[in-house]
Amino acid sequence: MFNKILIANRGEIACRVAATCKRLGIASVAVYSDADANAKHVAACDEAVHIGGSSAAESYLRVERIIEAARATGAQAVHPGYGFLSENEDFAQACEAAGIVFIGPPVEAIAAMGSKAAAKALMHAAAVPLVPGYHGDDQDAQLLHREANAIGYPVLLKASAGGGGKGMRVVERSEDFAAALASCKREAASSFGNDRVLIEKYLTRPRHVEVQVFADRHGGAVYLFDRDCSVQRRHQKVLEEAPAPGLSAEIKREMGEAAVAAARAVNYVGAGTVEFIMTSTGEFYFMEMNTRLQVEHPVTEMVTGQDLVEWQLRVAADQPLPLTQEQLKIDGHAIEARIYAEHPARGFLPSTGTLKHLRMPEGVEFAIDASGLGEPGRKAPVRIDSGVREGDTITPFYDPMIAKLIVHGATREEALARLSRALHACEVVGPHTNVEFLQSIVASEPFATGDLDTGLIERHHDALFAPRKKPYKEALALACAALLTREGGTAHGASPWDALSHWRLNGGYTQTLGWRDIDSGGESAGLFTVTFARDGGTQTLEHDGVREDFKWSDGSGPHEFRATIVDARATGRVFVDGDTFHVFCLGEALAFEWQNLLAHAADAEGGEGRLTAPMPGKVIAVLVEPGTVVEKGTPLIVMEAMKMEHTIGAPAAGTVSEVLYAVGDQVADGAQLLVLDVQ
Ligand code: MV4
Repeated sequence: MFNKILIANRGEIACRVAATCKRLGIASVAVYSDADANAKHVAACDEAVHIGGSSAAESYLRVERIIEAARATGAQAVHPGYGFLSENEDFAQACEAAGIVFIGPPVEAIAAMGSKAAAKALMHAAAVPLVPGYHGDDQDAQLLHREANAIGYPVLLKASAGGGGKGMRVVERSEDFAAALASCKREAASSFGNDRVLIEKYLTRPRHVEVQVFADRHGGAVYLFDRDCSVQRRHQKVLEEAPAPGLSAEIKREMGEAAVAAARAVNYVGAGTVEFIMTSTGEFYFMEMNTRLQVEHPVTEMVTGQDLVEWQLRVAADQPLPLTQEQLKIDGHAIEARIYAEHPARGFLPSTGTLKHLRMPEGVEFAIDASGLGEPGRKAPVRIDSGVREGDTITPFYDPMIAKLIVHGATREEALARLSRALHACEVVGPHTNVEFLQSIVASEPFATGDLDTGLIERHHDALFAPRKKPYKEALALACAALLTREGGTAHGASPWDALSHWRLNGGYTQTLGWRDIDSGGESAGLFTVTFARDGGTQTLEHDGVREDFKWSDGSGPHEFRATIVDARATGRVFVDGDTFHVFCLGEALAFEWQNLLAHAADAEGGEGRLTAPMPGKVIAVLVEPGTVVEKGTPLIVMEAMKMEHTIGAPAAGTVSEVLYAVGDQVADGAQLLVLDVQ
């Protein structure tokens, strides 16, 4: 086994590989870009080497620089993770030339699976089922048209060099073929520099079912069962699960054996995934083979109890596979949800920014200690794989994934319930996320019943994007509780708390709190007010003409509050970000922006006077006291700053309720000087 390896990747997968290294006592070397100098994966490894600028081209894609880093640190092998250089033949070749083990398949296997048409020819020879179609060398337009007619419409044109759904054309009728072919070839030429196409029978409503395979250098090859990854959006997987639901033992075995045959056909070594497309009646056909560890590998780890990174390291170190096909067993069901910093309301555009608040459900990070040891009963029901921490920033340079949430249950139903609960416990403040979208899919009828196909999201678009019912009243009460408790407030004068400091413990008291509801899209709706009143021992909140009893208290943890309206108690967390109160309660996220009504009043009056210090200075005169009734413009306090006097006048007519500084006090810039009840 290796003593030290270099991880040529970043984010969660780099952390994931580092976790196995740590468990096996293998030293790990991180590489990092400018943007990742303080990234989690750097902290997760024993050593780190800076490899260049923030863009991937200047760092994680630099073959020479990464090999140099491996040489300099004495790493014996390189784990490429997924993406970046993981399926790059030149990189695998360069590692080999430098005497460093590439933890992945042989260069020839990557090359063989790189061209779709060539891969299909190999698969055909190995008796792996293929969609009826044409994948020949002869690209004569008339010949292709005759082939399409023979296959029968609809057919699908695919760029041979393509992938990820790019360069595909559905052709419904023979009349449309010539134009579609020309357009497909143009796209293939410009996208992949190669206009070769293949034709397939177009399958409607297919499932994406894939098989995890592993092969060693001693003739061993096994399958670690199947995963269903049908729930995709524009060829991006959203939810993945193992095993694929609803398949007979016979189909699963046939598919597993076909996947092993596919791997053997290209002399595969290491971890690979054979993708199949499957009809609703269970016929499956080879699509492509991914010659790397996949993002969704944790669901396979959870149901098999195996650490696939450990398997990769063993195979790369020339050891035989840890288990035979007969020894591999499935236990229960696992589902993975990919949590992304993206904006569903804006067409899922990546959403960047600092993760000001990040709370994941209770679970075990990279729960491979539990699953990897294969000890029964030690499997973590909730696993979180994440490459970021609270305070980290999602930048535009890389994939905006925040975390993978993986759950395990004895049955699919149990896993689903656990996933739903876990998604409702995710709290993110900063970038927008797809968490609510994931919740909607998980709760949807087709997903809940396992009626999966690649068109699920599109077909249920309206239901998945329908505005959801939220615990608005409870959340608003919690936001008011946070505001009234001063918990989490900032100390300076612009803080919401200062406007509330005319708080009185005895006697009647009312305070109007201004709020703006911020919808999930970040756009603010109109201003509304909530009136808090205390009279003797009774406290009420009035909103929309309804007055209800209201009590609140701090909760046990940070940002935690309890609020009771009428007799219903809600507990939640309120994360205060400036004037925005992010409320997490009853599994939902809501946000309200506090509105400084006093400031509004002053603005409305157009007054120049302000109640805050215009600059740091000293109080040299206080002209009013609590109870003084003032007109707009009445001088209140005189300050001296930078050797000049400044008179603070009343922004509006009202009654002074509190004077916060005395003559001689030093006052910070922006500090509130007194409290005025505006009439
Ligand atoms: C297909 C197909 C229907 N019929 N092939 C899309 C990406 C590439 N990996 C294969 N893809 C498809 N090939 C035939 N003959 C439908 C798709 C397809 C798809 C496949 C897997 C997962 C998601 C998909 C979304 C749309 C279309």
